[in-house]
Amino acid sequence: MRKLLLSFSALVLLLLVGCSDTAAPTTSPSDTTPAATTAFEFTETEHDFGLIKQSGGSVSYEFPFVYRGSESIEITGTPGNCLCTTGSLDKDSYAPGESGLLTVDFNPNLHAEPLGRFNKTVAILTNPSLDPIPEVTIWQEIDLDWGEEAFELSQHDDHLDGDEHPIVKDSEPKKEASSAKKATPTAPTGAEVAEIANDGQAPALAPLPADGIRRFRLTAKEVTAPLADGVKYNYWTYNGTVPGTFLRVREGEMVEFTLANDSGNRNKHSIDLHAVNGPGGGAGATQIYPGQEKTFRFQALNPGIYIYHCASSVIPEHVANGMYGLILVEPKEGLPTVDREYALVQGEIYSILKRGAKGTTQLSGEKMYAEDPEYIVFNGRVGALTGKRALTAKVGEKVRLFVGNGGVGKVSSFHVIGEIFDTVYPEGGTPVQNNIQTTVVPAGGATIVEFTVDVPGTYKIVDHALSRLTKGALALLEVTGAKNLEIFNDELK
Ligand SMILES: [Cu+2]
Repeated sequence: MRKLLLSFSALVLLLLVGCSDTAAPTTSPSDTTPAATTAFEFTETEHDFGLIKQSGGSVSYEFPFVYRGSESIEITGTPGNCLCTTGSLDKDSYAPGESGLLTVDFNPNLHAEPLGRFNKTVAILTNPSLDPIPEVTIWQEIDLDWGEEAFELSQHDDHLDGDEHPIVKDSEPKKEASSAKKATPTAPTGAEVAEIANDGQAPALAPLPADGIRRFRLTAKEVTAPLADGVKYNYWTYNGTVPGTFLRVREGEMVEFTLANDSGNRNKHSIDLHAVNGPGGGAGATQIYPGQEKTFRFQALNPGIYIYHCASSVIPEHVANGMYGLILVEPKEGLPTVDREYALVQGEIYSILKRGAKGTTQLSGEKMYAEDPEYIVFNGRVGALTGKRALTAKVGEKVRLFVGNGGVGKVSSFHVIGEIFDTVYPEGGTPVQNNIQTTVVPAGGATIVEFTVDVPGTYKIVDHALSRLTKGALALLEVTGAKNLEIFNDELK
C-alpha cells in the first residue's frame, strides 16, 4: 500500500508539474517580495497561507495597494485561476493616488489538486486595460486529511520503491492557517443556458479559403445549464456546448486558430489541440484572461481524430468542467464515404451534489482526485443524445462515429449494443482493424468506428463498464427501415 501511494503521488505531481502553466515549484515566496511594477503599487504581491486542511474552511488575505496611474480606472473583474480562488476589491473604480484593498479568498474545499505545495493568482482587470495585468499570488500547502497512513508516510518516507517522495518537505515547521472560517462554496457563475449538449453532428469539411489558410475561432464560455433532471451544473465550455464545436481540417493544411475568453467569465482559459505539433499543443500561446483573445497557427501534419482541451491551471478542473472537443484531420485523400457521421465525447462530472440530488452544483475537487464521478455522460449531460436528440440512421446505411473521451480519469470501453464495428481506427490512428465488439478510448484520446446498420430498432451506445450506465453513460441510435429477418429474426415462436 505504501508503495502504491508513493507512486501515485509521484505520478500525479509529475503530471501536474509537467502540464500546468502555474504548477508550483517547491520553493517559498521570498521574504522580500518585490511590489508589482504596474500602475497598482502593492505593499506585497505574494502571501503564503502555509498548511491548510482541505476540510478546514476557507481563508482570506488582504493586499493593500495604491493606484499610481495617471487617469481614473474602472474595475471590470478580479478573476482567480482556480474555482477555489476568488478576488474582490473595496471599490469599483480608483482615482490616481487612491488607496485600495484586494481581498483574496481561498476555499480548500473547491481546490482541485492533490497534496503538495501550489500557488494561485488573482488578476485585476480594468478599463482602460493595463499591460502587464496586475496580479497577486497566494501559496498554500494542502492537507487532504487522508488519515493516519498518509501522515505516517509523510513522516517516514524511506524511498523503498526508489521514488523521491514529491510531497513532504519537513525541514521547516509548517504554520497552520490562522484565519480559517466556515467553508462557503462560491455560487456557480455564468449565464444560464437551456442546453449544454452538443447535438453530435459532425459537419463536412468546409471549403478552404482562397488564401489556403483554414481559420477557426472558439470562445471559452462559463455557463450554468441542466445536467440531469432537476440538476444544474456550472460548466466551462468552448462555444457554449460540451463537447465544443467539432473541427475538421485536412492533412497538410495550415490552420489559424483564435481563442477568445468571454468577458463574462471568471477564469483564465487556453487550448491544447492534440492535432498540433508544437509545445503545449497551443496551450502556451493561448493563456488568456476574460475579455482577451489570442491567435496562433499550426500545420496539420498527422491525420487522425484528436481531442482538444483547456490547459489552464488547474488543468483537470477545466477539463472536468467540460472544456474539451474533437478535431478531425482527414487524410490527404479524405476518409471513405459513409452515409452518416456523428461525434460524441464521453466525460465525467464530479459534482458536489450527489447523483440524483436536485439543485445547482459545481465541481468537487475531492471527488475528482478520488476519480469518483457522480455522472458519466456522452455530450455533456444525462440523456444528451436520447429521445428527440437521439442519433438516427436507416437500414443499410453506413454510420461513422467519431468518439472522444474527455476524461478526466476513466478509460472508456466503447460499445454499441447489437452492433459490431466493421472498422475501428484504434485510438484514432492507422492502420484500421475489423470486426471489433468493444474498443478502448483512453482519457484524452479518441477513435473512429464504422458499421453498417442491417436491422431496424434502437441501439444503445454505452461505455461497457456498465455500472456507468446508471451514472448517465448512454446515447441512442434509432434505426428505421424494413426488417431483415435473414440477419435477425425476433419473430420466432
Ligand atoms: Cu479553461
